[in-house]
Amino acid sequence: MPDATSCDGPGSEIPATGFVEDGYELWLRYRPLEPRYRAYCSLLLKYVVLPTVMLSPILAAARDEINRGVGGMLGCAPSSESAVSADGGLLVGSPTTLPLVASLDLPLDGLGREGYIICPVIVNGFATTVIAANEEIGLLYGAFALLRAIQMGRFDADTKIESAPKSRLRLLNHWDNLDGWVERGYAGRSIFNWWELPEYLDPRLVDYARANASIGINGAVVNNVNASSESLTDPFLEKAAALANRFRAYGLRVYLSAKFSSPMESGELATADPCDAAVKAWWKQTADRIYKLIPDFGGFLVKANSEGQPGPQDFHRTHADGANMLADALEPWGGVVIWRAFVYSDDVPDDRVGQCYSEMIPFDGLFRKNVILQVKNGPLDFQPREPINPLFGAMPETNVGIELQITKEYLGFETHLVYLGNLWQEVFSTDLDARGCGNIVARVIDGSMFASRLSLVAGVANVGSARNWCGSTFDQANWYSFGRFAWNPDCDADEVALEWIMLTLTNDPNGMRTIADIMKMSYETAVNYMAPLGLTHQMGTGHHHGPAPWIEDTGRSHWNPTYYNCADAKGIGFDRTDAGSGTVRQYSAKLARLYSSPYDVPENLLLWFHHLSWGFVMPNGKTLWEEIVYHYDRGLRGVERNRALWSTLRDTIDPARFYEVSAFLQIQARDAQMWRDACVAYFQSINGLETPEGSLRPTQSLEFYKALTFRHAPGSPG
Ligand code: GCW
Repeated sequence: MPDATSCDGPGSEIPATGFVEDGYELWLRYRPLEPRYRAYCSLLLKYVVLPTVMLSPILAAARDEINRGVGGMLGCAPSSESAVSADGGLLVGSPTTLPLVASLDLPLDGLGREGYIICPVIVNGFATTVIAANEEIGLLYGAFALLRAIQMGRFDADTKIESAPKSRLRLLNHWDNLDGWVERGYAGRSIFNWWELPEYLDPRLVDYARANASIGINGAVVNNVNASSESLTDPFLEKAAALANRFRAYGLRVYLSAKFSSPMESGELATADPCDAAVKAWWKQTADRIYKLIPDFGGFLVKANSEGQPGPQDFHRTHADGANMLADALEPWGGVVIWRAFVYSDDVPDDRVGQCYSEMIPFDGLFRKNVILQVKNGPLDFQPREPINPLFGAMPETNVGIELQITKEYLGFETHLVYLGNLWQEVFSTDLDARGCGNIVARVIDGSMFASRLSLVAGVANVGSARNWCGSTFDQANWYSFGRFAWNPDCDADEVALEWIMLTLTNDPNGMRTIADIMKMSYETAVNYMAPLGLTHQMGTGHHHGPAPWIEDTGRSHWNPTYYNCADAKGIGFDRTDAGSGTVRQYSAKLARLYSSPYDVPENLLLWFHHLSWGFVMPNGKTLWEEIVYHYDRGLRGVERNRALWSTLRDTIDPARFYEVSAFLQIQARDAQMWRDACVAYFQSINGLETPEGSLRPTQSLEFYKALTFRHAPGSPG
């Protein structure tokens, strides 16, 4: 066995080559079942009955997946029959495509286009399992659900699953440039090779679509929100059409990020003013061109007047003017405009965190029906922990969707093991009124709180051309759980983690428990070593990787970590109460009251809302300074704990993935130490306090940490 010089932690030897598990199959591995369960399932899935009329691409995809999955797990694919003729059949159909299904009178009414039912039925006296749905895409989702149940050992003769998505649009947002570079991507280059398209379509594009369909994702924005106008030119639309043709059989629609200044950059117009008749006509023609090539095109995603992107304000028009003009162009074709709320001005703000709310609130009720406002989960920018964005629940007359970040720009890239399901559960379950009446963020997002027409959950993708798609085994869990939460924002993060573990890593009970334990604590662990107690944006400028709480001189004050920590000799934290920036008033009265008191605010948001003295006494009797250091220490211990837990799995996990995770945990432990030491050293340089009793002094001087540069960190522009 070769020596692993850079990764010599417990059990991290480099495995021999030729291993089987390289992560490519994600959670769709379909490995042989254990013999007894296999024999049982074989009796229940002897043959499959599909509509006999010419199979549509979606039904063919469902059939292929069933054959692949059942074949892999049972050793042979079920035979295809034209009718139920014995016990042990699997019937797949909708009432309109298979009269037999209509005659079963199943409760399909509430399941919409994409929902499905899996249940046992008796047909002609034979015990049969049916996958039924109103439309074909529901059948494909049902097929994946059945295969998931079998893989997890949860399928039997009584299995009954009824499911329908709570949000209508469940989209990945790829921040992929046309040259293949991925902004904030940590999994290699883009899977979309625009250079080779449309002639060459990498076979992995089908596997990408399968993976998405398996978790209910129904759209992909295939180019960066920092968009190039070239995406809307004919050659690139033909490339996008080739992608759409590949994805269609999996219910995955293509969307494009649209650059607002495209009419000008095309060289055809001198303005992109949304109220200008020629500009309106340009976008209508563009929509017509697109829909001729891609009849089921989803729509445009737009980042306007944010971080240097052009927008309607360049022409003294509003966000509503801009979004509505595009919406009118897409409306005849059924397309939508997804308008990002992530906007903040270039000027020095009172409080950067309050800007997207102030900018967007005036437009409530002014957007067209086919516009959705895409709002980041927190008011700042995908930080390790933020309170919810105050726009949720504050725009009753607007379709409001949520944007989550699956790629871990601010959470340690691909090498830190951080399971995001717990973060998303925290966001979706946040009570907007702080009174426990069920007015939670999930109700805004699924559209039920204000009866919105369109609902949307979007996630910034972590997918690249890395063999294992995401750059690390555990980041696959974030793609998986994103899909599960987009389908059902009320789902349970721990349960989703368990599903993913069983599908992807192991069914061994001890292994499952251990990995679930690692995943459950992983998010809080990362928050502890990076930004505890509501601290935020303490990362180095540009790359957003290592710690840099001392930075105070970037081009814009509100990009400086010092702007957010407000650390001085007396205290630390950003005062957003009435005595400070007052931004707390953007929340409902009840939440505002809760957050305004340093004694009532959830401890994990304390320094987001309050500037407190280093000696402030915490409820547990420690001073704030002691508590901060304690949290950093806890973060370190959490990573060490996860390393120790993982090291017990050497005989449970295949060598390749065992090695990768071991090595990455070693990197995470090194980085956590750096985070903790750099932050403690910096804050000590400000407050002059000793390291609290029981905690170690930083291992290096502050100067050492300040000199770290991370020059070649991936994913960062420029
Ligand atoms: O957090 C910032 C990222 C940018 C990104 C921007 C956004 C695509 O650092 O890389 O740009 O958010 O969400 O638009």
